[in-house]
Amino acid sequence: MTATAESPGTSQRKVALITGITGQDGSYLAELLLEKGYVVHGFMRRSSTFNTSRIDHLYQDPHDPSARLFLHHADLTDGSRLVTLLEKINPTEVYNLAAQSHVRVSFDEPEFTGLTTGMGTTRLLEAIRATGVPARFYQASSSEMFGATPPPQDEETPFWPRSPYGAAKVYSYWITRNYREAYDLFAVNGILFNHESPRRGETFVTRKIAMGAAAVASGKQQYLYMGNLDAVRDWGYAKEYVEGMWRMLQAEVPQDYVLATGTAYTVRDFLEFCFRTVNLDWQDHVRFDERYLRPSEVDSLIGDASKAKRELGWEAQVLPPELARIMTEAEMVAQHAVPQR
Ligand code: NDP
Ligand code: GDR
Repeated sequence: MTATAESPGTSQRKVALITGITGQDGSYLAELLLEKGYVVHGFMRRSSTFNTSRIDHLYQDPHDPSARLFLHHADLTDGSRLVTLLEKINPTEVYNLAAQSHVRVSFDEPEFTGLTTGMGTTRLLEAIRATGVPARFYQASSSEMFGATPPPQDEETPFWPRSPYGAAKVYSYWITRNYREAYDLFAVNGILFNHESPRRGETFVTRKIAMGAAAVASGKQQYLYMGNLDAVRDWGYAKEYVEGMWRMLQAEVPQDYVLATGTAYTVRDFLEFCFRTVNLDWQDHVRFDERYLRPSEVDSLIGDASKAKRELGWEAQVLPPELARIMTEAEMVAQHAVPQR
C-alpha cells in the first residue's frame, strides 16, 4: 500500500533510496541513515573513473550478510531504469538529491540542467506512482528558487529564479507539490539554503576559498581568482542539514520547509574567515576574473527557518565563521600543507 498524506506509513521497514549518493549531501545522508539502522540503496552514475570517494568509507562487500549499503548504476535521465530499480528495492523513503547542481554551469548547459535537475524529478515521482511503492519522497529544493526576491526568504516567499538551475528547481518544486495534491503522495520539498563542508564540490565558492587559502598558506599557490565578492549568502554546515531532511520525512503531515542559519555574509567575508584561519590577509592573494561572473546573479539569500525550528525541532548550530575555520583546517590536513609563516 502506498503511504499517503492521510495514512502515513505504518511499516516498520526502514529502507531508504538516495539519488545523488556520491555527492556532498548524499554521503552525509547515507552516514546518518546507516547510523539510524536503515538499509540504504544509492543510485550512482556510471563514470569512466570512480566517483565514489565521498562514500568509500561506508562501502561494505554486498556478499557480507550484515551489509546495509547497496549501490546501483542509475541515471535520472533513464526512466525505465528508475521503475525497474524501485520495484526491486521497494523503499520506504526516497531522497531525490541528484542534480546538475552548479548554477554557473547551468548557463553553459541549460538543456542538460533541465533534463536532470527538472525532468529527473518527474521521472522519479512517476516511477514511484507507477510502481505503487510505499515510499515517502524528499525533493532537494533550493533557495536559488527565490533568486531576485529580496530577503528574508521563507516558505511563503514568491519564486524568481535567476538561472536555468533555479528555473529547473522551481519546476521540480511544483511537480513535487502536484504529486502530493494529485495522488496523495507523502512528498515534501526541503528548501535548503547553501550548505557546505569539507566534502563540498571543489568549484563551489566556499570550498574553492578554503582550498585556495590552504594552498597559499603552504606556498603552493600565490593567487586565487574570483568573481563577484559582494554576493550575500546564508551558509550552513551540510552535516546538520541532512538531519533536517530526515526529520521532514518523519513528520505527521507532508509539508515544505526552509532550512537555513538566518545569517548573512558576503563572499568577501568568507575570504576573510578562511584566510584569517591561516594568518593571512586575503587582499594580498585574491584577483578578479570575469569568467566567474554569471549572466544574471542572485544578490542576497538569507533564510528564515523558524517553521523548521517550531515544527521539526531543527536549528542550525554551526555558523559561517566556524564553518570557514572547519573547512580551511580540513584543507590544511588534506593538502598536507605546512604553513610558510
Ligand atoms: P552535488 O553536486 O555534490 O551532488 C549531486 C549528485 O547528483 C552527485 O551524486 C551526482 O553524481 C548526481 N547526479 C548528477 N546528475 C545526475 C544524473 N543525471 N543522474 C544521476 N545522478 C546524477 O550536490 P549537493 O550534494 O551539494 O546537493 C544535493 C542536492 O541538493 C542537489 O540536488 C542540489 O541541487 C540541492 N541543493 C544543494 C544545496 C547546497 O548548498 N549544497 C542547497 C540547496 C539544494 P556525480 O557524483 O557522478 O557527479
Ligand atoms: P550558489 O553557490 O550559486 O549559491 O549555488 P556558489 O558557491 O557557486 O556561489 C555562491 C556565490 O559566490 C559567487 N562567487 C563565486 N562562485 C563560484 N562558484 N566561484 C567563484 O570563483 C566565485 N566568485 C564569486 C557566486 O557568483 C555566487 O553569488 C549553491 C549550489 O550548491 C546550488 O546547487 C544550491 O541550490 C545553492 O547553493 C543554494
